[in-house]
Amino acid sequence: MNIGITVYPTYGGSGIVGSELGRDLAERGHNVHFISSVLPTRLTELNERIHFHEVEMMSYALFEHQPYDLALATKMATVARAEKLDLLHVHYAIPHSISAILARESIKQKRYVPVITTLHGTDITLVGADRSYLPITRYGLQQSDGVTAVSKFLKQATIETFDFDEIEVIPNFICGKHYFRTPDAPLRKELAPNGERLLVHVSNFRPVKRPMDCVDILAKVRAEGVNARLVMVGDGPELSAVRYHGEQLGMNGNVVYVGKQANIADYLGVADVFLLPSELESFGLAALEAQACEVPVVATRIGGIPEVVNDGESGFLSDVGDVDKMSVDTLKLLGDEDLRRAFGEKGRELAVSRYSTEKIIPQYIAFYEKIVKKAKAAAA
Ligand code: GMT
Repeated sequence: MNIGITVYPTYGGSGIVGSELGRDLAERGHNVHFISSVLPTRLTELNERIHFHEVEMMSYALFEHQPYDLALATKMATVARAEKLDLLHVHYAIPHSISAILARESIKQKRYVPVITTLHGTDITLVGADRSYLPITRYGLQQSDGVTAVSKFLKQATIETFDFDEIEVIPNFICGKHYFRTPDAPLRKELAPNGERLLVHVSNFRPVKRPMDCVDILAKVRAEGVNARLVMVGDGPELSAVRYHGEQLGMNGNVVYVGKQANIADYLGVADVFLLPSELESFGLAALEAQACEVPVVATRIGGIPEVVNDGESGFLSDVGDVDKMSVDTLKLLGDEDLRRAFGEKGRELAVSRYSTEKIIPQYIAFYEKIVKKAKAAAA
């Protein structure tokens, strides 16, 4: 198939999922055309099956805001015709599904290119649910030729908010070959030079991730006499507040802020416990990546996280903001090597058996085939 994919190229899990999906589809022999403002971060190399089409925007003094959605729609339509795309697959509904529908409609006399929208989370639970975007998001869902959601939780949230239920759940995935426990890697010595235990958090440091809770957990763990350090991977709007909080608690000597990293698996591979105290998480891709590296997860019991992390088997789940319980859970894991290993092994088993590329990518391909066939039948 010739597949067009649009993602947010710089931030967030939806961009990672869309990019890795495209890469895997190309390895399976499909031609993949990424259409976005810049090359998606996880897409380090292009080849004869992976192409990139940059959305260019003309700037004009009259525009208070650049109409990116229209430039994207124009590019989608141009690429769809030139590359004979079989479908456009957009990740994150706003505004990508609307741009894709516009593109489809603008060229449908020449070629009907079905639109598949994958919902990732805040496009439904936060941004899409806001009154300023709700009607157009519902329209985007109704007009898409196919809609998928990354968790059962997100499907249910979409039904409740948009009264729309034609949704296939296709969960996020990991390639087991790229995620490993590497306890003896030199990075471990660098991050924990005196043999400290390592807590790791990975996020885009937005308020919804509650990164401050990680510092509170570290403080409580250390107060119990456990020599632990916290590694904060990523960057975002909350980072300076987190640093300030760390300073106030006298913890910054034991927090390592490493910023955005290209290879998250390096940090997860050397971790003892992964912390994800989010307020909202439709799936929790970082928790899945941690489990794939055999790292037990201490997280909140919200959204799709209970679908990914087995409470009491591969991690421990708590109510949002319950840093006392999350600290107790972290201490339990840090103090018991056998428990940590058992949780790690269970996490890896769950990650590979439920969420490996081998299991999930064929579900996307089958969905593509179903939608393309349906569109062809409707046109005949
Ligand atoms: O968090 C967002 O605002 C959007 C999105 C993103 O691009 O990171 O995150 C969502 O998609 C991820 C990939 O499917 C999920 O793993 C995250 O749980 C989800 N984030 C939220 O629901 C807050």
